[in-house]
Amino acid sequence: MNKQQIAFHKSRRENLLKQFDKHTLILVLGNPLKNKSFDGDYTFKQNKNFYYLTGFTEPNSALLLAPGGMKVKKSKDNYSTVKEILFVQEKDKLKETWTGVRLGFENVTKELGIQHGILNAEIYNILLANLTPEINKLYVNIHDFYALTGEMKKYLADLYEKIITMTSNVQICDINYTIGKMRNVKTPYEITLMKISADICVNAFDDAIRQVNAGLYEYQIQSILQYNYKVYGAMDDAFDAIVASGNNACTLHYEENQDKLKNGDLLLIDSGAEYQYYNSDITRTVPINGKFSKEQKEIYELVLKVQKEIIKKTKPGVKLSYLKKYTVDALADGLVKLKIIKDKKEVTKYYMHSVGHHLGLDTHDACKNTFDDKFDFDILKAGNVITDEPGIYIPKDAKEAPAKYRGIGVRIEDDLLVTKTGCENLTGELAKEVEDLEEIMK
Ligand SMILES: [Mn+2]
Repeated sequence: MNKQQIAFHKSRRENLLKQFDKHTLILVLGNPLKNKSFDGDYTFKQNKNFYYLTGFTEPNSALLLAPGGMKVKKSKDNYSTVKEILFVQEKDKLKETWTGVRLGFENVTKELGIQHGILNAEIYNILLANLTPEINKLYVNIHDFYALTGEMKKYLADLYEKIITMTSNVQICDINYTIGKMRNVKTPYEITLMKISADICVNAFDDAIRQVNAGLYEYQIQSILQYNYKVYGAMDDAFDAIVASGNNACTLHYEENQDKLKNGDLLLIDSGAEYQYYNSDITRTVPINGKFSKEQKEIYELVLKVQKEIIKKTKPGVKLSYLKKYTVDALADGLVKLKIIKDKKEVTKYYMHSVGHHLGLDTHDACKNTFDDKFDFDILKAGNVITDEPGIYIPKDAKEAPAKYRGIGVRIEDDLLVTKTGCENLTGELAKEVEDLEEIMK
């Protein structure tokens, strides 16, 4: 890692430590490898909360934090007190020949800037040694604890039972909410990465949209996006792309991407890049033959109008739930005007998702809306990044809708950085006006 990365992750650990007292231990587990089939694993993806605090991308690792400090042996007869220990896999010549170089506990401080490194095999004893009578709370990413496999599961197998029987004084609590609150507001360093991720996504979409043509398959458009992500330096998709032509767009999370693009249909593309673990998320809906029909254009212009109004309304203090309410109301008005519905209440037949979500290390980032006095994920703050993605979906079997509108699904999505006075559209460079899309698709 470079100095800037080391400084960022260090600042995250310091910020987390400050929020707890000396009666607390915090254990944040990284991810294990996940088996795909027989002896093949899925491409490794680090646990996002663990990554946020460490920047470390090896599997089977864990971070232990102690606001009150922990005594560790630095060398023979030489002890010191640290607040951070990273547990890592053992260096193993044979295994490293097959699966790549491991950092090793001796390089943790030098390479990652974390105060102390220890072998995974020691984690159980170190934990018990530091669960002194002083400690009354152990914070863990509990969901990830139960999903453990591999060597860390072996080492921590009876941790809970041990704590419960030995020291009834220790409460086990979940750490994810506290880290989620931190992740919700992006630092300038994170904003830089998110802007790069957004730019890569814009460039990939621009190329993909220009190549849309009847006769291609949905997965071929997906592959143009994926090719561009890697060409521009994003090593993965943020999520499985949705490339949905015609009526497929009415399935909100359509990911099969197996159909042939047909002349006269729309194509909805919802995809994102993952750049250094930071995600972007864009949706564009375009006419496969390069020109919107009258009805397609009517629906498209309605969604676009609302999408642009949301950009104007996004600023600190505004609630995401208000933006959704506004969207539902504005889309309902439009659908009544087009005589697609009679009563505004019917809008939920054709618009059934939220207008946006937080975006960051996860595509749906730190988004659980929990109301407490100090924090509410619903209220926007400077440093939040959210998506703005209204849509209308009229399936081909929607008998109540006028026949000419059936089979039309439209969503338009940009990524917005909330600033002190409003917002900045990170993906605003990508065409979305009808004339602009028709122009680049010529
Ligand atoms: Mn989205």
